[in-house]
Amino acid sequence: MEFESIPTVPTADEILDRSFRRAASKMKLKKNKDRANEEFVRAVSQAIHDRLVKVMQSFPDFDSVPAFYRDIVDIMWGLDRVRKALGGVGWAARWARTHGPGLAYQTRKSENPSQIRKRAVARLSSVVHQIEDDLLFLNEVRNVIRKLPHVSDEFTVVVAGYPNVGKSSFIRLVSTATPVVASYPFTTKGIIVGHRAIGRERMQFIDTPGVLDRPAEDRSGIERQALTAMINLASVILVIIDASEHCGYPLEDQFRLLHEVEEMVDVPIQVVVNKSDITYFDGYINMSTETGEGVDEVLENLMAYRKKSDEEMQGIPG
Ligand SMILES: Nc1nc2c(ncn2[C@@H]2O[C@H](COP(=O)(O)OP(=O)(O)O)[C@@H](O)[C@H]2O)c(=O)[nH]1
Ligand SMILES: [Mg+2]
Repeated sequence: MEFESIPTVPTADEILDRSFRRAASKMKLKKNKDRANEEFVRAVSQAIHDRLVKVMQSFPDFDSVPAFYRDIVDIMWGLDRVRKALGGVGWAARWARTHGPGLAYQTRKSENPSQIRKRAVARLSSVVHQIEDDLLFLNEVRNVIRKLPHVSDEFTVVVAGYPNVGKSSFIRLVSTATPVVASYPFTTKGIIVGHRAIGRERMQFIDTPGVLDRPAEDRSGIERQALTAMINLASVILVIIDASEHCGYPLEDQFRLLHEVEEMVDVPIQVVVNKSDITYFDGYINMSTETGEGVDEVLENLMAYRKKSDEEMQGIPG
């Protein structure tokens, strides 16, 4: 997503200041001082229009972004509220374009052009100030969405498990490019997103600290929604268990989390026991992200789901 390139959304005053400055510097080039007031109003309204359009265009069309982003925006603020704010900016931009030329013309016709100019500028300022809250709100949205993890619609493994079981270690180990740390607005912890190149294709791995690492009863409503958004990303969920219990959580709790995840989701779940260098646990795939033991087997298992999901998409019976 190109979210990280959304520039800061200017405040109403910043838009006005910059538009006045741009208009004023344009005026310096004009030889004909008679029409200075008219030209100034024209230039200010044009500059305001251009800046507001730029704000609108810097935001993605939330109808066409991957569902993950739409979900998050909807959970955080409600899509309607964001659309309304963008609509407000659009309204002000249109106002400046529609009324600017008329205001400029009145300035030319007037006996007292400088007074009429001031009035015109005051009206333009008032319109921009009417969308002050929209601009502030959009900047808040911008500050959050620009730090979201980059995710695409490719095959995605969401890695779940209690804290310290080795989720991040696993992603770091299997990623062929350095994983990126991003933020997920519902948790203070950084989320790691990694990719593994498999031939010409890729597999995406995403971490879930603070999201899919403890029992559901502890979750608030918004956290449950945040969890759903994360799960919706998953082609398969990899649940990591630490049989050594070095993570600090008893096996019983870890398996309870696994069963909860099983109840909660429709996507396939792959279970793996990590830290086999300390404790080997019969009946499961064991791996160690420390020694690398078993990691290939885990990847092969995940790959098998990938083939299956490809076949499903092509309508080939599995
Ligand atoms: N002995 C051993 N330690 C591991 C293994 N995998 C992870 N760790 C350690 O467990 C701790 C937590 O790992 P981390 O990947 O941060 O866990 P996360 O909280 O689930 O992301 C770190 O100190 C790792 O070095 C493993 O296979 N064997
Ligand atoms: Mg971690």
